[in-house]
Amino acid sequence: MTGDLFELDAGIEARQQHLAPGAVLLRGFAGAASHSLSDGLQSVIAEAPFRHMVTPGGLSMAVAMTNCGDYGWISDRAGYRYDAIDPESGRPWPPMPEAFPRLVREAAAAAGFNEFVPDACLINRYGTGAKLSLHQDKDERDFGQPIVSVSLGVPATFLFGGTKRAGRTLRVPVQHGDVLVWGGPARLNYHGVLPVKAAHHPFAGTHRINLTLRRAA
Ligand code: MD6
Ligand code: FE
Repeated sequence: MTGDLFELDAGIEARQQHLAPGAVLLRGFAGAASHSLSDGLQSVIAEAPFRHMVTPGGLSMAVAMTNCGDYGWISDRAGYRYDAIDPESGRPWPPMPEAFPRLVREAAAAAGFNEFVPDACLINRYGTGAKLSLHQDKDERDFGQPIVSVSLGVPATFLFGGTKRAGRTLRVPVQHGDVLVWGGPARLNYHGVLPVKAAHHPFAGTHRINLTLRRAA
């Protein structure tokens, strides 16, 4: 009996990987919610389809994006920012499906950030070869709030660095259902995604889907 408990504890520990002070990888944390996340995703993209936004420099982004929640992250010739209105439809972004904030609130708490209430959910879709260059998330108002990133579909390598671009960068393999939480001293750490390799996963075919939930306002 005691042996079983110890094994269970060891299992939970092994699934929580500490990346840096304030940054935790929760392996498989979203696995059980996969179906409700998929249903929620379908309802969002029916209202606000994936699109390739343009960088301030005028280049089309490799990652296709959409949003749900009170605010959406957008990029165009004017810059990066959050907006309550989807520029494609002229209407507010679709509401966040209930499963999203429920899951990320639990994930944030498991990582030590209690009472996380996101108001913005960016949804990224990576095709084969798509990548995201190292960057910091600094378009949000309150850096006291963490960021919760849910990986779905085909695997990828997440890059997690420090507060300087030139610093050491961890290569973190992320799979369907893995949840990354970073906040506190890691809130402004550089991060990115290496080019996604050709693969197939029942969740979204050849795509990697990432949900990034934040408190924007
Ligand atoms: C990811 N995305 O897709 C992580 N940050 O796994 C981001 O870190 C991100 O896609 C800021 C703005 C857009 C993004
Ligand atoms: Fe980011």
